[in-house]
Amino acid sequence: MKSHVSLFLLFLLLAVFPAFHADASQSTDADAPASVKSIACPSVNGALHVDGRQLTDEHGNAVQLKGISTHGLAWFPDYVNQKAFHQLRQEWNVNVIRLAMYTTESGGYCTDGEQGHLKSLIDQGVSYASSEDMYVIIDWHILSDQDPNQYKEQALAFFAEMSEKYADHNNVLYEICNEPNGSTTWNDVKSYAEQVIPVIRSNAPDAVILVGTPNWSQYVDQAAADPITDYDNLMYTLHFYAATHKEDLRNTLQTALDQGLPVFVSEYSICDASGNGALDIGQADAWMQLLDQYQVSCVNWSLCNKRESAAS
Ligand code: IDC
Repeated sequence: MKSHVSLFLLFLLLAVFPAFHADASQSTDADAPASVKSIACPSVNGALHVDGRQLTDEHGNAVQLKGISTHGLAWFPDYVNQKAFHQLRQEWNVNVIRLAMYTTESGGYCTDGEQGHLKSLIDQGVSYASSEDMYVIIDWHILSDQDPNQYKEQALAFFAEMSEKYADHNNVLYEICNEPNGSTTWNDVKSYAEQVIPVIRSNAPDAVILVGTPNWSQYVDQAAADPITDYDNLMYTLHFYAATHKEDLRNTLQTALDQGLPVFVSEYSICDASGNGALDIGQADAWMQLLDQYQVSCVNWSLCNKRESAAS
């Protein structure tokens, strides 16, 4: 095993996963070990809500989710299995799993992917996460398509189907566009979101919805300046790769939080933005301190055995 991989595992254990971040508001059982007490889970904390900038549970207590994202479901379907999810919950103290479904990369849902197969992987993922008492994010993983409006019709149909199917689940979050990029503006994303959100809302009136931001989900300042005001329980995503994104992006996050924006880090890694290169443990620590200070939820990229630094 390469030394950076061991370092990464150590970092995950010490800094990232929730076992070491006790919070009485998320307690499950007074006699439970601290590692169990600290984790918010659907059976105790119920459906999540957004109160100001904070993710909260059904009792109004602050909640911080920490977990891991699958790699592309089409590429690494083997990781969607009960045993893996059980281990993530029990040994890694993960309380959220993100199911990343690429829209246009090879095998993508809107290009040459097998839609039925992808949806059945999502169904299995939701079911395993539910039986392990975890929250689960359904991620419409746009990337090379850049602007979510490019496949808006497919997104509308997809989220109508998903939200209808999981309407009675209290643990499903919807991430409607992974990373808008290229020349996509906040206005483009906002207009897309304002069409997708009501479709989800018609089935799942209170589910938490995560909205991407321009420049690979980094411009949360633009969302803070012009947030979506017609709907509750929305959060805006910020993504970071610690060896690339440092103090500048942390300052952007800090400013957005100061302005009251609810931010969810639905993807991060501690290598560089290509998913490769050396790990930056110092920057990773600085990021985690900030996220913990504000109880910002975060999801690590990614659960796979691909030969790349981001692989967990
Ligand atoms: C990367 C994967 C890599 C895959 C590539 C496809 O790690 O194996 O070949 O996507 O283009 C993101 C994206 C995420 C990227 C990741 C690393 O959301 O899909 O995964 N990254 O580049 N944003 C910033 C970095």
